Amino acid sequence: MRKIYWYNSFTAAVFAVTIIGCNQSETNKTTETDTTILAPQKSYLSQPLVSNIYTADPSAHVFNGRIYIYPSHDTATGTPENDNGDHFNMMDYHILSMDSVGGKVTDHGVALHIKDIPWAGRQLWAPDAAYANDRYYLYFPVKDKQDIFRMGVATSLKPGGPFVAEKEPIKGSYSIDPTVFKDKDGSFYMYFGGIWGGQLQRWNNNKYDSAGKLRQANEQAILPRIAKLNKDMKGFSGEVKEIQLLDKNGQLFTEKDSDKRFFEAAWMHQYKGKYYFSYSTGDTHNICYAIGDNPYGPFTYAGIILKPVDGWTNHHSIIEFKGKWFLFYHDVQLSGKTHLRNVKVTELNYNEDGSIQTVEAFE
Ligand code: FUB
Repeated sequence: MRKIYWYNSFTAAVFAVTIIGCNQSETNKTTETDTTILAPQKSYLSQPLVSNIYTADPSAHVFNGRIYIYPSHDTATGTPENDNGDHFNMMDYHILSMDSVGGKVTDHGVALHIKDIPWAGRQLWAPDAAYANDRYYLYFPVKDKQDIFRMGVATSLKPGGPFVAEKEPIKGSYSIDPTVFKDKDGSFYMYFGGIWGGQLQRWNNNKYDSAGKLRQANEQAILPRIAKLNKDMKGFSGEVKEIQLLDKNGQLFTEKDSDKRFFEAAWMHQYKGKYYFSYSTGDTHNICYAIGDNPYGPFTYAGIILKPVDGWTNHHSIIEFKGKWFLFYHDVQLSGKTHLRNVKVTELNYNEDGSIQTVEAFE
């Protein structure tokens, strides 16, 4: 992440207000002022699911008939903003759950803290979770002690945690934003990657190059990654591969297709037998999707799921629950600050041809 600014012009209206419902422990950590910028005249499509803590990057799943949300836990640590996203300096995870959309939301408390991950350096970013082998797996990106993002895994017998982290990162893992998808045949795949602060530009052919650069406008855009998981869910079986995202003419996107090419925040779901790979376009702030016939793709671009939200980042997940589809996402309604976000949910609708009806974050 970089270019830290408000792209919504309405946020120019500045209102100094006290943070709403920020809990005491979070307030204690805050070294910057607790004043914020709000956009009072804007009507948001939906409201934050919780306001006792800041939450972002919601990965939703249905476990035991209940919706569990695995978000980042945004914290005001006072870390200065920079192009690498250092201000997203998260220390732990809290898992949320609810028995219905619109129902009471439970915060299960601290599920995993960075101090309990032996190899971790800093910045617990967007996690995901899966159920297999009679337990729950929490997958998370965090910078190691050399400041390189790797993926970790932690386990629990309960979907709400607490989770116990493995002592080493997943071998061969890198970059950010893991999402774990279970295919019809029971195989699990991890999709991952994020450019800019997510460091994906430093990885070519699965080799690290600290000098790795972003692509020029006419160069092929950097591609997201996939790896099949072992049966024990704690390692990759085989090589990390690139996923091809194609335009409607069957061509790979170039970097200048920045409103459609992959940036970060992958998600995978199935609808009527097709595989829907969705992702954020980052600096152009869309959540887009592309459709394929198998977990590895290729995936053909199909449109925008979610238009830009209030805040710089856009990140989502999609689940089916009791016959309806739901889109989980975040914005900065509560804080007005790009690194202090709040998760939300809204219904998602498909057209007859399998295309998704675009969601506008504002009414
Ligand atoms: O929360 C930190 C980062 O911001 C995530 O990893 C990205 O997807 C973006 O939402």
